[in-house]
Amino acid sequence: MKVLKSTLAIVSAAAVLGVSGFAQAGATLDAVQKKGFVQCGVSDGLPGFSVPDASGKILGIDADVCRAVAAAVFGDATKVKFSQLNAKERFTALQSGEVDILSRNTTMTSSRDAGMGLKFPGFITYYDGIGFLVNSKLGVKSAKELDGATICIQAGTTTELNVSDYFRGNNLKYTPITFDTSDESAKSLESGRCDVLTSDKSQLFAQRSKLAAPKDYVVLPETISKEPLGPVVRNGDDEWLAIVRWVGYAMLNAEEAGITSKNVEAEAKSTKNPDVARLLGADGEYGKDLKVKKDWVVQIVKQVGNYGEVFERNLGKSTPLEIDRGLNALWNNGGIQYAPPVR
Ligand SMILES: N[C@@H](CCC(=O)N[C@@H](CS)C(=O)NCC(=O)O)C(=O)O
Repeated sequence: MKVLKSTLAIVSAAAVLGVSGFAQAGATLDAVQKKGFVQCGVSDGLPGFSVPDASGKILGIDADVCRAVAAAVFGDATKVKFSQLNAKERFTALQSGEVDILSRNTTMTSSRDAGMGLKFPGFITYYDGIGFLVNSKLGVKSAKELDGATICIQAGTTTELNVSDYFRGNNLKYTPITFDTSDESAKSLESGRCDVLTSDKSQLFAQRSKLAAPKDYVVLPETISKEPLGPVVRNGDDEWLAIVRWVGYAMLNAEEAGITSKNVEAEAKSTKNPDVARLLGADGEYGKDLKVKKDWVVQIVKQVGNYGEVFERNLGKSTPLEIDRGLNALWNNGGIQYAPPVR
């Protein structure tokens, strides 16, 4: 089965990349249109980002980024299939052509953007940073007190390197225990095999909420790294990269303009605001530049939501994660989410 899966991956990679071995501009959009759906790589279960509900539907902000791309390309946000990938599998799945987009809490770094045949379109789904979750019995108040700790970490992540830098930089010792999934790390924290669980901070809250006694654990105040999480595509297909980039920016611009899933259709018909008219396809042919539908932003916002709606639904105060917007607020509201304009 495994062999069959990788053979298929190579065959489909060859189809996408062409005989020259380089992805051609437009090849991904052509292939996506031909098969009728976007194949989207997500995590294998991270609340708020991508997690299956009881019916198997994948919920989360990462999954919704792919739905928004499908809404722009097909006018139908349901035309997505998901591949659940762990941290170690994710880049090979994208490089081989098994998925069209990787939208899996993946940190943008220079080596991933320039050294792996991949590209980050630049839309940041969520500005994150690494933190530490500890059993409150340890009585630790700061990461600086973690000298000698045993730390559970996920293999194949930026977390491994950033934690190593932090401890070395602060002259502290630690023993890492690495796992392939976050569930294994959480179990080891509960059993006491490790003193500390470390990951992107958004996930510490989610992981704590899943423990048998969440109140026994505290998230330490430090954030030790920058983890800008965003979608990734293959290098060499600028058209596909532009679609993913501008779908993300469109969601931010819609929030900034006060366009929501509730009012978007009415605004598309009646707006007198030139920015909104361009964004919603009432003025100009901006969808055509991207080779997507004229009403691409209307479909994204109507079917998936603007950025703020997607954030609140998946991560916000009404969810078990209860994350506030923080850095992920819009630039004109105290955050750093700033999208270039559609025009
Ligand atoms: N953002 C980091 C970490 C990504 C990562 O894989 N994090 C873990 C811990 S939060 C995860 O997603 N685990 C989910 C799983 O494997 O089920 C990166 O890009 O390397």
